[in-house]
Amino acid sequence: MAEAAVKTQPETTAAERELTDGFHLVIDALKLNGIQTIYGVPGIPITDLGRMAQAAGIRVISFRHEQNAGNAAAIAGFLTKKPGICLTVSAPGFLNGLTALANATTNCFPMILISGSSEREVVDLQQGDYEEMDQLAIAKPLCKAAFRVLHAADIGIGVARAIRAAVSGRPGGVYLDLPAKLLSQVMDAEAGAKSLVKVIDPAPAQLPAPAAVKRALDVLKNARRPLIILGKGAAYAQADDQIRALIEKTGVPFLPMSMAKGLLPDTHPQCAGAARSTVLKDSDVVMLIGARLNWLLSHGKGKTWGDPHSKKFIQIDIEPKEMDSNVAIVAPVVGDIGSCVSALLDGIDGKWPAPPADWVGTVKTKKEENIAKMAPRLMNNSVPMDFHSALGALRAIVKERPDAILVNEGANTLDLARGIIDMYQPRKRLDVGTWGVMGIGMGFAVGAAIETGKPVLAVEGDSAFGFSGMEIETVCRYNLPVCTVVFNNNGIYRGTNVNPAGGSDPAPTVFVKDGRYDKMIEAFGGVGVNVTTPDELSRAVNKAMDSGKPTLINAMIDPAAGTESGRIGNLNPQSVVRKK
Ligand code: ADP
Ligand code: TPW
Ligand code: MG
Repeated sequence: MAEAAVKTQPETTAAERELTDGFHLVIDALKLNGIQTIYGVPGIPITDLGRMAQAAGIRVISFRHEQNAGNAAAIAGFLTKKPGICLTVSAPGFLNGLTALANATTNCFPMILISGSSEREVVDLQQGDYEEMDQLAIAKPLCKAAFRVLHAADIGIGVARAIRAAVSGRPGGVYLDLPAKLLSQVMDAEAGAKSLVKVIDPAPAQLPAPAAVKRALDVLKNARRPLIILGKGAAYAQADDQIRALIEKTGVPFLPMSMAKGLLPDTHPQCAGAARSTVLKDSDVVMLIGARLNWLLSHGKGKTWGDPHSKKFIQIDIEPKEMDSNVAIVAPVVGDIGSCVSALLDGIDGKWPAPPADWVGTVKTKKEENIAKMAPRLMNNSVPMDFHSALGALRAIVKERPDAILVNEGANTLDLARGIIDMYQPRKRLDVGTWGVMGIGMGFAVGAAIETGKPVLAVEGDSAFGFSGMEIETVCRYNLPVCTVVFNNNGIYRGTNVNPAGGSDPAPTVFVKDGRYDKMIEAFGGVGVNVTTPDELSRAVNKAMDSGKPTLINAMIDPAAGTESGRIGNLNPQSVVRKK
């Protein structure tokens, strides 16, 4: 019977039919959807997937730890509006990548973590496979969506769903689980090719309701002390021209959140960055564009915000559930920022009253006062350097090199750099984001350099750098134009703490005194420089950025200069019944 069946097939098909397998289908599905780069760490069962992806023309960037590969993928998503792809091995590799996936989701960055995994039969019976773990179940609560593919014929659909889930609506992290056997599953090549899906319009425009637009304009128009806050959602949206037009047409002062700095230059006459406290406290109408009223904005209430009865919020966001999350939003505008801001501009149509002159004047005066107060600290040339004098030098460099990308993490190193270094172009400042997480540094630096081809300046606290420091080898291996400056103050917040018990162990916040991080990069053929003055720092950074060579500068900072938790010491609980 079987023989008869075979004989009825056309002669060539059984033996010569072209075949494909899971490996090829995953790669073909990614390529079909314009994915050009994979960030990851190789190993069972995805070693060949990385190799074959490279052979197929995808750029495969191999890291030393999955969290850094994941962070690179996440920032690729933020910079390009396409999902960044991170590829990991089962269980421990997957878990290492998961922190980055959760962080991407928290920050609304589109990313897909693709991980190899064990077979369902073994996992579900808990039979103890090599690196066994029920990864899908673990990923689910930590990301926006999670999918598993069991049949090669479903790979096209699985990849398509992952892409659409990552970039549509509020962007976020997606997990895609690929059990080992799927990768070597064989199927007919023609049927395989037909099973692939090119995602059409993966992040469709979401138009705001005309009534919501009108309501928002009415509230804004009647404001006496209006303010616009730009968040990283506004930077992500790439609606730079419309946002600028809205701000300039209305004349409203604007405040950029950290990663929205540069959307309009920090030196723009309407920028209220240097008058932050004043504008938050005294404004009467606040329009949020792609910014959440979370802890970074004191939840929209309390002392920071002044009198709650004279405060009205307008919020533009793609996520309807964001409205009223912390305080009432009198004018919610739900839609994508490009469409929303365009609709607002259409509604303004030329005739718009300038905000009251006394408000604009108050903001301007406050800003000038604060800038003048800061100026001498930025020019101080004494040794040891403090944060201000070192950052003063970097501020001048970024002004001359506005297209460089600034990566920034730490406590004092972060908070002070955010205030001191002006940004001039959109999406040039990448930092610790919504969680204030340490460890994004080298992953973001590699991702940004690969995706944009622009020079990267990573300004890192010495503790912050330690979380991803081994990737300095990755920077050297791919010869990336990344200049890392480690602000070495001998520890976390400051290097002067002592062990309260008086023992020989150092205090928990203190590191090796006067360590030489610059030596690390020399081990891999990069350029290491040790600097102690702002002038030396300037020279070293300029040289690094002119040459494009991987460079690590150890910048010695006064260990007594920092404050506990940088600018957020108020969030740090302290014991009131401390015995010593
Ligand atoms: P920040 O930390 O800079 O204040 P958040 O991360 O808190 O910014 O807020 C970003 C917001 O932007 C999120 O609520 C997200 O839903 C929203 N968002 C992201 N992309 C878009 C977009 N294209 N259109 C509208 N809203 C967006
Ligand atoms: C994943 C807690 C916040 S800031 C910081 C830590 C450990 C380091 C500050 O020291 P650094 O900066 O970088 O030397 P500076 O200039 O003040 O000396 N683990 C994670 N995330 C966070 N945020 C922490 C711990 C933390
Ligand atoms: Mg430090």
